[in-house]
Amino acid sequence: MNQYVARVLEETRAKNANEPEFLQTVEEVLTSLAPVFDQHPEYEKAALLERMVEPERTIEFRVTWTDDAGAVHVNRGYRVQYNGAIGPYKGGLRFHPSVNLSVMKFLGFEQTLKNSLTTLPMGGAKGGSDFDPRHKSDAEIMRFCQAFMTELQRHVGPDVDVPAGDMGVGAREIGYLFGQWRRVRGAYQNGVITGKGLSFGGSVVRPEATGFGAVYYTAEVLAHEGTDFKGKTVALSGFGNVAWGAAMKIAELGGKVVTLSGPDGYIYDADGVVTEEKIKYMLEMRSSGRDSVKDYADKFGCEFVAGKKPWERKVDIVMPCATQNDVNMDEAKKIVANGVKYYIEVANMPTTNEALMFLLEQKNMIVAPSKAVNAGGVAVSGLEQSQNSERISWTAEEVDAKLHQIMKNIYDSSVAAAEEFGFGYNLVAGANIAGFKKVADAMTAQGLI
Ligand code: 2IT
Repeated sequence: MNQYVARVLEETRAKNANEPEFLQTVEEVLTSLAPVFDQHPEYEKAALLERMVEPERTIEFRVTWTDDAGAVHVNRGYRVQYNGAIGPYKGGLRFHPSVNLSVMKFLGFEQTLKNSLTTLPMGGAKGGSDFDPRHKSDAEIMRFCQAFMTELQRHVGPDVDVPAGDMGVGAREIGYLFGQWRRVRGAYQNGVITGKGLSFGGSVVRPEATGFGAVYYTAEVLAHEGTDFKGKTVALSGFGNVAWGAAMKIAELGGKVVTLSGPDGYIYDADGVVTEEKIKYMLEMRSSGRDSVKDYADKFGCEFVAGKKPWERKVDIVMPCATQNDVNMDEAKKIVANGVKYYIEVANMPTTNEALMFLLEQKNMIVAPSKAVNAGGVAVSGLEQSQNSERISWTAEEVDAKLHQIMKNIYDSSVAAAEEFGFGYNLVAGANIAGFKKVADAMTAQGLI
């Protein structure tokens, strides 16, 4: 490996020893960047990599809220403004008990490269809270969102930092967050947040965008192999917004999603999650706040496997859509043993580094990285910002066509970057390099900040 890259990796490990998720993503990304630094010795003098791995700003704050019984609760809120070289910070908010600084930093770093890949002017950020939305009433969710935005509002704005949703933050939460922004700031600047409802500046196709985009990207991979989704079986994990959009588009293209998963286990539906009723039911499962995938098996009479992941099933395509580290070495071995040809990451960092290396070594497997595959979500957020600032609304056909084009560009630029730097057809290295180059150029041009 390039000596400069190796040194920064060592320093980053020492400096962030208690941030495992963050180190995991830095190690994965830097491995692909070594050949870029061989070609650009000037980056070392400018400490480009040291600056790249250090967030521009990390904000932590207290969130105090009251539940329906009158008990007072305190959570921790975060906003990591990772890199603003190519545009105002942009990235989702995650409400989940697993949220901590390490998780926020890994997501912010990934977001920086992902947003760059979209070609839209968006810097990278991430935020959220260790608040657990499970089994909370609507009123409790509203009060939490209001308390959260009361603090966050001083750090965000349409030209400063533009949050959106992530796990635990959907259309309902975005509505409450924007409502509180408007109340506190006394200004109607709806470009401050994306994923809004259609009645106050949201974009059509934003809810579907991450899932649709993932399927458009995968269709490019399949086309490269001379095939398509028709008749293919797909194992998905998760059952949230991303899995929902992916299942809908896969069904439309003639594929068949046969698994979904939750914290309680997974379902196997041999007939496929293909009917409108089944796909619609995924939305109900999510809004129930129960976080149980068994509900699907109970409703449609299919198999439910408690406490396990769907990766033990024989399918054509695997698409982890749940959360980080969903596939470890043991799971990866099952996927390989099942002869899966397409391993398409969808959730952010769904694969441990050890498992990812193992999968990349497989001759008969194509691996696609989440920062490229799931970029359609933030891309349509970028399109929402454009519509807000121009005070226009595009049609679903217009947004979908732009999304499709962006996903195709991401695929093409990843293939080209990997080829250029000697990685062959390696979509993981290609996405890291293509995303990195634009940010590096902008940082270089803007001097030492
Ligand atoms: O991980 C992601 O890209 C998101 N949660 C969406 C971010 C956004 O600004 O739409």
